[in-house]
Amino acid sequence: MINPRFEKEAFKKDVEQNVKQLFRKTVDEASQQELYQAVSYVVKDAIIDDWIATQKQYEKDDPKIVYYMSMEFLLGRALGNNLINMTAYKEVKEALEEMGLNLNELEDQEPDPALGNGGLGRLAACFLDSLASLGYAAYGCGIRYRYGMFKQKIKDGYQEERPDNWLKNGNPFELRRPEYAKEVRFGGNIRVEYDDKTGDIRFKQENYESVLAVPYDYPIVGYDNHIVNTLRIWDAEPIVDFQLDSFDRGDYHKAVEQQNLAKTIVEVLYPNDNHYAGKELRLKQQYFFVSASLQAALTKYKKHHDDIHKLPEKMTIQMNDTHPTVAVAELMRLLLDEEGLGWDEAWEITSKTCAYTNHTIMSEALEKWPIDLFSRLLPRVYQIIQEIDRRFVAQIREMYPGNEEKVAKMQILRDGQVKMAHLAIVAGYSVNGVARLHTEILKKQELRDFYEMMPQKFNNKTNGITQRRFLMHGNPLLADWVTDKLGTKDWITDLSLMSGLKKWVDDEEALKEFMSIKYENKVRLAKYIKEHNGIEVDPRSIFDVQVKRLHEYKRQLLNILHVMYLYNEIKEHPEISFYPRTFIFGAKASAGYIRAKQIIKLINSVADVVNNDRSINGKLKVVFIEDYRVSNAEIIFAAADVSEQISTASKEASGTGNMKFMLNGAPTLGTMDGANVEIVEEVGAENAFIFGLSSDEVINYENNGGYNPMDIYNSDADIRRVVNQLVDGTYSQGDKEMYRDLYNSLLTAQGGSKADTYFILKDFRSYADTQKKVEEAYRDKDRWAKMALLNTASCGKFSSDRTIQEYVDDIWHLDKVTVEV
Ligand code: 26Q
Repeated sequence: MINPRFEKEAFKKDVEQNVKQLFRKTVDEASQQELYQAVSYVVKDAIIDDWIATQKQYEKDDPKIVYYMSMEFLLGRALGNNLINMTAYKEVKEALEEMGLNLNELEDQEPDPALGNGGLGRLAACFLDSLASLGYAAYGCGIRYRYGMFKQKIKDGYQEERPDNWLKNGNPFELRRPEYAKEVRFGGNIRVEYDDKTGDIRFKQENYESVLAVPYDYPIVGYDNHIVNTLRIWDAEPIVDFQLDSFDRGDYHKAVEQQNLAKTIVEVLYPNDNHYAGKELRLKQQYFFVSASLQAALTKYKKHHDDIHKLPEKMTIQMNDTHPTVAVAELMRLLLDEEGLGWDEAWEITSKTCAYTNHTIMSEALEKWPIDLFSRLLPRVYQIIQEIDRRFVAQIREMYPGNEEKVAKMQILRDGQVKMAHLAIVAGYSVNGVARLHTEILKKQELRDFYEMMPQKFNNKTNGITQRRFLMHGNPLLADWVTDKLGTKDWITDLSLMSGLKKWVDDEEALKEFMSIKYENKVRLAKYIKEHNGIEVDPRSIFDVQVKRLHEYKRQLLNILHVMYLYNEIKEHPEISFYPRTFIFGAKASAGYIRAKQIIKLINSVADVVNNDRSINGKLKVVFIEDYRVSNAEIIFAAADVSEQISTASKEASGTGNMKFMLNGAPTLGTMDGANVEIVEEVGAENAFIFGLSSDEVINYENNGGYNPMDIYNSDADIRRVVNQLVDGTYSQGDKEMYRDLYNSLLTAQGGSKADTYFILKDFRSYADTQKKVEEAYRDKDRWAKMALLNTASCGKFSSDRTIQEYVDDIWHLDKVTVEV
């Protein structure tokens, strides 16, 4: 049933009314931004009815709640997605057209809420969508950063970062909830108080600084089920307003300090992806949102329940990587110090409530906080971790008598550091990886000792993505086609039905339709590229796409070196037939990651040379799409022919972009890494292009001192030529130093890392050969169409609905809720 709000005439009236009330204008006078806001407020109003109904239902049914704790939620734009999930997109689009307005243009007015870096943050957003769509009670808990992921500008081929002031025009979808504010305390010292009468010991924090955490709630709209869950993100405000009449020096300083703390704590998202930086402010951010979220969760629980011991029956906390792991100690603190429980009771509750997801095996991403910093900032929490550690060490010694090596490897507090992953594993009741291969590597390598000691905690949850955003919203043409061919819309909530498309694989007409939709989407992307990058690309060329964060292990460098190789080939053998190809890149580099930034510059330099060389007849084009983010990702996935997933095997925990490409009918060109393994399993090896070392081979080399890239450099003339071109000025207007560091990184060991750490030269030949096979396959139009269609038809497993159902069945044990309307 359509929400009466979206009945056309009523909707139009509401929009007019909003334009008038908000801006004192008529629709004709209002700007696009103002119209976007006016429309959004109408949508929000409709959402709020369902939001209230959902929360009422939860009060009534009292279901178990999952709190998904994450430093990042990479939501992407809300307006279009909310309309999709309320099944009102088409009606609203038409109503707006009747008013002379274009929904897509209005959608473009919305800033991307970019409260995340990449995979981990986007996964959290997909999970919230699935939780609401499946009807589970869930809260996302995070931080309302004033500035999200930076905006990327490319100037002269270099990345420049610009602040992302996403709140500057206000935000129609958020709701400030000052009545749920909580105090969060930092620093100071702990005084121990003895109660002579009862013999109780109390721990009092003194001389601390504190901030007020004020929540902003975002509606998370489920698909066509009237369920609206909440993403609660916290803003920081000073506890007491700055007292101008306070001339007492101490007070004055404290007031200023607290104001500064409040301002800085939520100021900006750290733009590191898969890289730990031990910054004090980052730890403050972590404790800030974790403490506020837990306090709020306990308040909510106690409103309806009086036995705190039964907490694990009604709530569970999922920690998105180690970033919120301080939660286990904070929950202990609240239970011990605020609820007055004894250690054993508190531990029993905590260790049945917290669960941990690991997203990486890269050692540089592991969080290890210096003890002095940690204990200074969170003195009471640190005491509690000391006790957790003391008891855990005793447990290790009991299980492995005399084996101090085990203690050294597994201890939480060791080498002057707090090892957050160890804390998460010891205190959590579940530890999961994010793809089958990744979980196996955790069990056999990185977390082996923990697995041996507590195997029952370990489990795999292969990632997934939401088809609502990445097909329905991002690729409406294909979505309609799928509905038509399946004869049902049910795939929107049950992606396994996509396998029904397989019966069209020999139907020429269907294949033609499928490929002409791809073509339309390529035209749309070409237009975007023309508008935003000023580069002409031919939609008839192969769109070969690598979009993801820039990281050495993801090997964008391998991709661009291969482009350089192809360019040499075309120049050298102009007579050889070469199917025109457009290599499309999109990637942000962490602001301080110098080598990643050099790779961006190299990609742009190669683009400059190749795109302006008339002699190659446009056979090769290279495009670097500026400011890759959720909103343009939707357009990019829909238009891709080839999905580049070329990480060094064993390094990419899962990947989720790979699934978005597959959903949109782009075969994978990749290594046997992360979820690629499962993608190939679903679609069949004949419908993917796999190359390179296996994870076992990589791990083997790593355990035996690496390999020698000079052997390859010396024996393979094509590779040698490409590598030399990094330092002969070909791509740097004669400057031989510009790419020297990249050159060195491939050939010589440096400061702790081996030469060619990521096996780029080792995998180069195999990559180039496989790229050749891609070209051959593409030339055979019929074969390619089948392959592409089979990818879409085989993506059923990779819905985040499936992932969430597995979390519910194996870890969270939530109750399903239905909202009556
Ligand atoms: C840690 C400490 C200090 C500052 C920043 C960080 C930090 C921030 C973000 C560390 C890691 C991240 C992000 C990690 C991430 O996105 N991992 C990806 O998670 C995806 C979802 O599971 C996987 O698909 C990817 O394979 C994995 O790389």
